Order: sequence, then structure tokens, then C-alpha cells
Amino acid sequence: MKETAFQALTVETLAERLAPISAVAEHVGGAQENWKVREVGDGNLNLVFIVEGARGTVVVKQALPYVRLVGDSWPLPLKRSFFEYHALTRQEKRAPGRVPAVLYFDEAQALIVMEYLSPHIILRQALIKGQELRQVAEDLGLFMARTLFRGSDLHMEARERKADLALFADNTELCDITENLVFTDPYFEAPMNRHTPELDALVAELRADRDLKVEAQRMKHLFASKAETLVHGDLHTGSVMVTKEDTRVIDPEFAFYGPISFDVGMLLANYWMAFFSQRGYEAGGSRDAMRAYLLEVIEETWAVFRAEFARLWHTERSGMLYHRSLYEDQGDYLGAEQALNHILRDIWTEMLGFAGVEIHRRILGLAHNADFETIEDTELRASCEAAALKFGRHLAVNRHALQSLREINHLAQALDNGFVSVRKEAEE
Ligand code: SR1
Ligand code: MG
Repeated sequence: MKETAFQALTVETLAERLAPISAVAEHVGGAQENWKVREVGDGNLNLVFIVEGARGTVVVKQALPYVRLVGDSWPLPLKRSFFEYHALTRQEKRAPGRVPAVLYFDEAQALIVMEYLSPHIILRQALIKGQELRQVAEDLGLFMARTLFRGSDLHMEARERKADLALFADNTELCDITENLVFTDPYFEAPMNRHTPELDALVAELRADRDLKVEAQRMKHLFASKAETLVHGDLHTGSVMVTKEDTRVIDPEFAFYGPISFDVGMLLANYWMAFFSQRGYEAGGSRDAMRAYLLEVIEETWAVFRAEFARLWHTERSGMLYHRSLYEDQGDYLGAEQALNHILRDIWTEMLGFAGVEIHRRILGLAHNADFETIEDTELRASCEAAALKFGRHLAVNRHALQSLREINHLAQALDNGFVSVRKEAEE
């Protein structure tokens, strides 16, 4: 591209601006005049275009200097595109085949040209439609174990990891979004918050809940200080594209060095929200099978994550932590197991806390999710959300006492079965 100063792309200007880039022109093919360009971005932050030509199709993602969801009253630096690009390249190395291929990156224009994934759809949309995808639990369990283990001091060479930590430490504005929107704003009347009106009484109760607010701040403390590994940073079901056979993780612009447990907690929280939202979609038939599927996916994802993390612990523990000279090389295999169990236990309790607050922020904060939002009957929506809010509170506050996903999923089912109108509850 000729310009160096940032200029937002439009459907009208995109072909002319990207045609001189050979990596793009060769992939799309044919005359630029014949390229079909459409803007498809429905996320909170960026522009996303699909460009179709005679030979192929690409996705062009461009950051804007502000938060798209709110407008230019909330400026946001373009450098998030830089972090997204560098996260994608690391994730591709650590978990090959699970992220879209990057064809071109322009830092000044904050744009990334990527492989067009087709016939993939967004996982969240698939779950709302009631589609059961059999591959996704294994794919995402492996993706998380591989990216999170291989980006940590359990695996990386210390100097390289510290350099990487320094690079991503500059992603401050996106961390700041999470620090406020996930951990703090839901628990007081922050100006941009909103919730379904029928939830008023329950929201007041949660905002007066001392134990919950202390746990939410303990989770924020961990998020901000436990720089263990390069996390995706926004791994919800809207950041995953799927077919029956394939799973790709997109949008790692929130990447930074944080707790291993953060991505795991975010993802499972979004499955649990999908679970609690199913009652909103039963006009077309029972969603019992979908609910059972979602709870299975949660258990399988965690089981795969745990098993792969343990496998990598035994085969790729080459970093400066828990050096083999202290354990296996002395024949102390039990010592290595003991250390691994401590790490997995910490990931477990932290993951539950992150899941609890993620559920709360999607119902009480600024950025809601389509699972609940597209339930039009607000009384029905509020009932689904109320069960999820109570569940999230239980995870966050009681996480140290919770032993298994079987136990937790039984509680989710009990809350879901005790489906009562929150309006009626409030009136009683
Ligand atoms: C203002 S950005 C709101 C949310 O959108 C992103 O996808 C992140 O989840 C962020 O918290
Ligand atoms: Mg995103």
C-alpha cells in the first residue's frame, strides 16, 4: 500500500488499495475491478471484509482507532493489530493448523490479510442453532494445552520468553478493557453497563455480595500479575470458527502474558452460557440433547486439556521451571507428578473463578453475547440469565471447594431445571 498514514478501508477503496500487494493479488486473482468486496464485521472492535476474486477469497481485518461498539468517544490504539499478528504466528507454531493462515500484515494500516475459512461458521452461532459439533472439544482442548504450555517457562528458553513477555506487555489498552469490563464494572453501576430489566432485584443482590466482589478482585489480581504464558486473551465461542471436521481460533488481539487458566475459564464459561440459553430456543423443539451435548463438551474439553498438558509436561518440559535434573534425572518420578498435580490444581481453581466472572460480565456489563441477547422474550431471557448468574456466583465464590466437572454440571442442571420466572420470584 502506498500510504503510510493510517486510513480506514471501505468497500469502495479496498480493491484499489490492496491490489498492489502481490501476496493478496495472487491469492485473490483476476482484475481488481472484478473483486467482490463486502464488510462482514459484527464484532465489537474492528472492520472485517471478505474479498472474492477469480482465483480465491481472503479476509481482511483492520483495526480502527476507536472501539467500534461505542464509537470514537472511546479511542483504542491501532497496535492491537500488531499483537494479533504476533499472537497468530506464535499460535500457529505451537498448535499447527488451528488458526487461519496469515497472508499479509501491514502494521501502519493495522491490517491483517488472512485465509478465508469456508464453510466455517462462528461456534457461538452454531450452538445457538443447536448444532452438535463432535470435533470441537478435542481441538480446543489440544489448542489450549499446546499454546499455553509451549508459551510458558515450562517449555520456552527463559531469555526468549522474557523478550516475548516484554513485547506483549505493551498491549495495555486491551488488558485495561478486560480489567474493567470483566472484573470490576459488572459489580457496580458502571456507566456503560446494561442488563435485562427483569433482573433488577438479582443484580442488586449480586452487587451487594461482599464475598463475590472480593473473589472478582482476587481474579483480577491474578489476571494482572500472573504472567505465566501467552494467552489468547478473549477465547469465547465468538472467537472460534467451525465445521463438523475443523476448528479454528481467531481474533487473538487481547493476547498478553497472563495466567494459563484464563483462556480455559473463558471458554468453559461461554459453553455454560450456551447451556443456560438453550431454553430460549425451544420454540422449534426440545433442546435436551443440546444441553447434554454442551455439558459433555465441557467435560471433554477439560479432560483433553489436562491429558495433553500432562503429556507435554512429561515430553517437552525444557524450560527453566521444574527442571528434570531435580526429578526424573534422580529417578524421582513421583516428585515430577506431585509438581504437575499442584499446577493442574491451581489451573482448575483459577479457571473456575475466571469462568464465574466471565458469565457475570456478559449479562451485567457492556459486552453481552448473542446466546442470551437473541432471546427476544425478555422475561424468558432473564430467567435463563438468572440461572447463569447464580451459577457464576457459585463458581467464583466456591471454586476452592469444587472437585469435579460432574459435580459442577449437576449443579448447572439443577439450576436450569428449577427454571422459574425471576419476575415472579421478585413479586413473591
Ligand atoms: C469494548 S470491547 C468489549 C469486548 O469485546 C471483545 O470481544 C472483548 O471480549 C471485550 O471485552
Ligand atoms: Mg474479538
